Amino acid sequence: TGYNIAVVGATGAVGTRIIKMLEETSLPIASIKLLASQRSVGKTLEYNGQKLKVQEALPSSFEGVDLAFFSAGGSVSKKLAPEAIRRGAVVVDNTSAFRMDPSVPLVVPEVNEQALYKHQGLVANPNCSTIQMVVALEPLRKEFGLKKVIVTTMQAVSGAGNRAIKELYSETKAVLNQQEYKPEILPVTNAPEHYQIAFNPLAQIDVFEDGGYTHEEWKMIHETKKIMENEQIQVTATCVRVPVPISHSESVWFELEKSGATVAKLQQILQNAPGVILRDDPVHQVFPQALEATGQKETYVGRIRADGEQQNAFHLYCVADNLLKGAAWNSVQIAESLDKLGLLCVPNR
Ligand code: A2P
Ligand code: 11C
Repeated sequence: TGYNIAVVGATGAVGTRIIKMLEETSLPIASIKLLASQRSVGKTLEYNGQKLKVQEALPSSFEGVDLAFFSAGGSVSKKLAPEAIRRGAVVVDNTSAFRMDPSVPLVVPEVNEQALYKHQGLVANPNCSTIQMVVALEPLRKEFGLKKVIVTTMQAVSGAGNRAIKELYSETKAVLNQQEYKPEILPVTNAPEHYQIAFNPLAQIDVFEDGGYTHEEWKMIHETKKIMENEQIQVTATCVRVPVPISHSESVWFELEKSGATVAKLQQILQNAPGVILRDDPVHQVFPQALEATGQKETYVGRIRADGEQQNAFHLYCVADNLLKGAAWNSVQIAESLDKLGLLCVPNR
């Protein structure tokens, strides 16, 4: 006995990690179905040493499925998530397709697990860069309130999928070998211009929108307010793609509402916070690093400092594996929370 699970986008950067997280989960699992595009039919992927065939994702794929993880892009979620829910599957969606829908909970279990109670068959997993920031800020917000956040991200190329990781490696090799290489993926696959990411940070993640902000920056702004259930928190973001394969790093400036916080107090809170590993010991040159966070489920936090000029304002630096806590692990954690709360079923069916 256990849940019949489907993974949509199983061959992708996030999908393959969802399979790995399902090997480690406490969820009872009866079966796993791996779904992707028609291109992947015939491929096999391993789950717990078993070879499983990848099948094409179709509406009928969800017959008998209790829980479906979606990570195959927004258009696939828009098309197939309703089909899955109609057939009785609870959907945990890793794309931005439904995140800002007021009827859809947007959940980071360490922050707003209670939002799951209002799900109607679909729970959205936030954007990777938002998740790690709210994991680090929520424990501080609980104690001191949060007035304002200014974040600058340094995001790994894997956020743009497996093809972007390949592009970073091929370009790096080409540059080192003094060969020509034509960028085709970054900053955004379907944008008119593509730029070199090897040795060259790019201040564009996703497309440009209102006010000169990118879609990724707007996501961080809107999603943070929704997850923290507070529209009053002032958030602004600059998102930068850096030549790193995995793990996003973020420099976060924040202003607390209440006075009385000290660096030592904030460190103590984060030392005991769920999902956080404190790495903050400048005397011994200890601070979070992408290499250390990669492959881990926690958010690494350090470099906590007071703003020298402004009261109740501080800096921190956080790093997390964008494919795990930013995506696969947070999704599986949502499913574990749903199971724990008795909510792993589609209501009113
Ligand atoms: P496929 O490998 O068959 O193309 P990534 O984020 O690493 O680029 O991966 C994207 C994932 O989404 C892959 O698993 C990919 O499958 C899947 N995918 C892309 N388009 C579709 C589609 N139309 N239907 C189902 N899965 C899709
Ligand atoms: C990136 N944050 O690093 C993006 C990837 O909304 O789920 C995740 C996009 C999303 O490119």
